[in-house]
Amino acid sequence: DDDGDGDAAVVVDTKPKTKRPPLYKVLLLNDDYTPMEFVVAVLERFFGMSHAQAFEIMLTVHKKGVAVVGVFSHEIAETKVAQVMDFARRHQHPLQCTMEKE
Ligand code: TYC
Repeated sequence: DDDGDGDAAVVVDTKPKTKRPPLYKVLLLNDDYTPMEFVVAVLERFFGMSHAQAFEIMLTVHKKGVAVVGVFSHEIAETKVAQVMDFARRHQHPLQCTMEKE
Protein backbone atom coordinates (compact mmCIF):
# COMPACT_ATOMS: atom_id res chain seq x y z
CA ASP A 1 0.00 0.00 0.00
CA ASP A 2 1.08 3.59 -0.47
CA ASP A 3 1.83 4.71 3.08
CA GLY A 4 3.62 7.85 2.03
CA ASP A 5 7.20 6.59 2.48
CA GLY A 6 7.91 6.71 -1.20
CA ASP A 7 7.37 3.07 -2.05
CA ALA A 8 4.11 1.42 -2.96
CA ALA A 9 4.05 -2.09 -1.52
CA VAL A 10 2.17 -4.73 -3.45
CA VAL A 11 0.32 -7.71 -2.01
CA VAL A 12 2.05 -10.73 -3.55
CA ASP A 13 0.34 -13.56 -1.75
CA THR A 14 -3.40 -14.06 -1.47
CA LYS A 15 -5.60 -16.60 0.29
CA PRO A 16 -6.15 -19.65 -1.91
CA LYS A 17 -9.74 -19.04 -2.97
CA THR A 18 -11.87 -22.08 -3.67
CA LYS A 19 -14.99 -20.30 -4.86
CA ARG A 20 -18.10 -22.29 -4.14
CA PRO A 21 -20.90 -21.81 -6.63
CA PRO A 22 -23.76 -19.66 -5.33
CA LEU A 23 -26.95 -21.32 -4.09
CA TYR A 24 -30.47 -20.38 -5.13
CA LYS A 25 -33.68 -20.38 -3.13
CA VAL A 26 -36.72 -21.75 -4.93
CA LEU A 27 -39.83 -19.82 -3.89
CA LEU A 28 -43.48 -20.75 -4.19
CA LEU A 29 -45.98 -17.89 -4.42
CA ASN A 30 -49.55 -17.78 -3.19
CA ASP A 31 -52.52 -17.09 -5.45
CA ASP A 32 -56.29 -17.20 -5.00
CA TYR A 33 -57.07 -20.05 -7.42
CA THR A 34 -54.63 -22.96 -7.26
CA PRO A 35 -56.21 -25.70 -5.11
CA MET A 36 -54.42 -26.44 -1.86
CA GLU A 37 -54.25 -30.14 -2.69
CA PHE A 38 -52.52 -29.35 -6.00
CA VAL A 39 -49.81 -27.36 -4.19
CA VAL A 40 -49.34 -30.23 -1.74
CA ALA A 41 -48.96 -32.65 -4.68
CA VAL A 42 -46.36 -30.32 -6.28
CA LEU A 43 -44.29 -30.21 -3.10
CA GLU A 44 -44.41 -34.00 -2.75
CA ARG A 45 -43.64 -34.67 -6.42
CA PHE A 46 -40.87 -32.15 -7.13
CA PHE A 47 -39.37 -31.45 -3.72
CA GLY A 48 -39.54 -34.90 -2.12
CA MET A 49 -41.56 -33.75 0.86
CA SER A 50 -43.75 -36.01 2.99
CA HIS A 51 -47.48 -35.26 2.86
CA ALA A 52 -47.35 -33.63 6.31
CA GLN A 53 -44.31 -31.51 5.42
CA ALA A 54 -45.89 -30.50 2.08
CA PHE A 55 -49.17 -29.53 3.78
CA GLU A 56 -47.29 -27.40 6.32
CA ILE A 57 -45.31 -25.50 3.65
CA MET A 58 -48.45 -25.06 1.51
CA LEU A 59 -50.21 -23.46 4.49
CA THR A 60 -47.22 -21.16 5.10
CA VAL A 61 -47.41 -19.95 1.47
CA HIS A 62 -51.21 -19.58 1.73
CA LYS A 63 -50.93 -17.47 4.90
CA LYS A 64 -47.71 -15.51 4.28
CA GLY A 65 -47.75 -15.18 0.49
CA VAL A 66 -44.44 -16.90 -0.22
CA ALA A 67 -42.09 -19.53 1.18
CA VAL A 68 -38.74 -21.05 0.36
CA VAL A 69 -39.33 -24.65 -0.70
CA GLY A 70 -35.70 -25.60 -1.29
CA VAL A 71 -32.13 -24.38 -1.86
CA PHE A 72 -30.19 -25.70 -4.85
CA SER A 73 -27.42 -25.07 -7.36
CA HIS A 74 -28.41 -22.76 -10.22
CA GLU A 75 -29.01 -25.64 -12.64
CA ILE A 76 -31.12 -27.71 -10.23
CA ALA A 77 -33.12 -24.64 -9.12
CA GLU A 78 -33.85 -23.76 -12.77
CA THR A 79 -35.02 -27.31 -13.42
CA LYS A 80 -37.33 -27.32 -10.35
CA VAL A 81 -38.86 -23.97 -11.37
CA ALA A 82 -39.41 -25.18 -14.95
CA GLN A 83 -40.95 -28.47 -13.74
CA VAL A 84 -43.37 -26.71 -11.37
CA MET A 85 -44.34 -24.03 -13.91
CA ASP A 86 -44.91 -26.63 -16.61
CA PHE A 87 -46.94 -28.91 -14.31
CA ALA A 88 -49.10 -25.95 -13.18
CA ARG A 89 -49.61 -24.77 -16.77
CA ARG A 90 -50.61 -28.26 -17.93
CA HIS A 91 -53.24 -28.35 -15.16
CA GLN A 92 -54.30 -24.77 -15.92
CA HIS A 93 -53.45 -23.43 -12.48
CA PRO A 94 -51.85 -19.99 -12.05
CA LEU A 95 -49.31 -21.26 -9.50
CA GLN A 96 -46.03 -19.32 -9.68
CA CYS A 97 -42.57 -20.60 -8.76
CA THR A 98 -39.41 -18.50 -8.92
CA MET A 99 -35.79 -18.58 -7.80
CA GLU A 100 -33.42 -16.06 -6.27
CA LYS A 101 -29.76 -16.07 -5.30
CA GLU A 102 -29.34 -16.87 -1.60
N1 TYC B 1 -54.42 -19.73 -1.77
C1 TYC B 1 -54.78 -20.97 -2.41
C2 TYC B 1 -56.22 -21.33 -2.06
O1 TYC B 1 -56.77 -20.76 -1.14
C3 TYC B 1 -53.86 -22.13 -2.00
C4 TYC B 1 -52.45 -21.93 -2.42
C5 TYC B 1 -51.42 -22.22 -1.52
C6 TYC B 1 -52.14 -21.49 -3.68
C7 TYC B 1 -50.10 -22.08 -1.88
C8 TYC B 1 -50.79 -21.32 -4.08
O2 TYC B 1 -48.47 -21.52 -3.55
C9 TYC B 1 -49.78 -21.63 -3.17
N2 TYC B 1 -56.80 -22.25 -2.80
